[in-house]
Amino acid sequence: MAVATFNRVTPKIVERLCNAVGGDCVLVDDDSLTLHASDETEDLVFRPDVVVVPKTAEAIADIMRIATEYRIPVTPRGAGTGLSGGALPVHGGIVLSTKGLNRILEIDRENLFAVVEPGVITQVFQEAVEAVGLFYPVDPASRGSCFLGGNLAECAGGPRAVKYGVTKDFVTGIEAVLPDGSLVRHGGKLLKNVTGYNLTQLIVGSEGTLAIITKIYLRLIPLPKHRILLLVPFNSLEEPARAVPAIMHAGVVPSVLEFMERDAVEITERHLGKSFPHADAVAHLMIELDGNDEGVIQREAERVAEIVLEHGAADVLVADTDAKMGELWAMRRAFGAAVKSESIYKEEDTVVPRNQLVALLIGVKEIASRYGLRTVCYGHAGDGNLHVNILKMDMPEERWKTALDPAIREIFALTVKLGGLISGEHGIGYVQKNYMPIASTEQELSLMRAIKHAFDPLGILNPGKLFPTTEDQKL
Ligand code: LAC
Ligand code: ZN
Repeated sequence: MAVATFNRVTPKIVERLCNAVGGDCVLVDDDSLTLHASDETEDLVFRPDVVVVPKTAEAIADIMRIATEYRIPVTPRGAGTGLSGGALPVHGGIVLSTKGLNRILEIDRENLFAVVEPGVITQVFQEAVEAVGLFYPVDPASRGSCFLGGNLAECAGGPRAVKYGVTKDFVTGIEAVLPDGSLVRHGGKLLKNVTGYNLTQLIVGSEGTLAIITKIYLRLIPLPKHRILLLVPFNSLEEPARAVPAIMHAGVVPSVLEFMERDAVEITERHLGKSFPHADAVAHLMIELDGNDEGVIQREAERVAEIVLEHGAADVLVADTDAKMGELWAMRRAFGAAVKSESIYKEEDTVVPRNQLVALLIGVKEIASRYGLRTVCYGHAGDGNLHVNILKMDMPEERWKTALDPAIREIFALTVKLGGLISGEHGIGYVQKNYMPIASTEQELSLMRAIKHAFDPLGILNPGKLFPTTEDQKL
């Protein structure tokens, strides 16, 4: 793929943008540029030339037509909670924020569907559907601030995927603006659709590189009436990882099956100033069961308790009130922020078949110790999705720089050897793109490049992401 050349945003282009979408939607002040120069990814800053905050799909189309005319890079941005640098304007240009498109357009209770705009906060949406007895189970840790559009772009997962699936499993239709400013619609309130290629699913998870999502059709399900949360401490890393496939094998499908090692818990205790039961255990599983029949859930919880005890659990703690469950969830959701506050770090988002979790964990620890690196692991064990945080701590800068990349390469090579891949839910974005060849063949990459070219022949939409840097590129 030829390297795209871009132009800078001139005052004339700013004026064109203002005329097209209204001056109040075009921001060039220092604070706005700084705010949109970074996201939740560790320590990266790329300032855009201008930030636009359109309120309609038509305004987005106008912006894209101007960007196409002048060959200006455009980086779509939701709430900026991404962990792979997907929303960073690495080539400058325009950051296009979707926060102005924030309406829940419809909750259709007859068909169990919702139609929403991309700038709706995930938790706001969850609460709106729960208020009418419905359920949108996708529950990323950042749900209080992330946007549904960003969840689609990255195909966000979260802890409930083990039973309910990830974002893509709920998206049945989409409206989006292509880089040339044309509007594409695909799918709708349809549970089945094999009418040609699935353009909806192609755009979901495409990390803002193919199109800008402007309308989303989401499938809903009835809200389960009851849930129980179990917290299970273990005195080794291997035992909880071994218990995970055993639970699934017993015919119980928990709605959550999370793994966390001691360091994640301890760091979070310090960060929040709160304490976690059995914080000194080597690792925990956090297991949620949900459903409509309280008796069934109780029996499933008892069965799960038997299995984990057979696998070496030191105890089984039951959180059966909203307050107790809320406390545990608040801790769990804070892991990412807590790791961030502890040290400079780099987060990996490995995913393997769930019965390979033990091998992955043991391998990660072995690789890290060879490089003298500290790792803190936690994640969605039911999905085989392990977040491996590599912490710098007080390692001298030079050693950190030399050790990090080869260690990551070894971890990813192991992941692939175990039948896994290098991102389960955070995306490739900017920070993982040069590791893509470890996971994807040249043939796969060239098919992906051809798809990118079909959507975005000028390469102006979210450039510098997903594809490995070639020799003639700087970013
Ligand atoms: C979590 C985010 C980091 O699982 O994916 O907390
Ligand atoms: Zn996660």
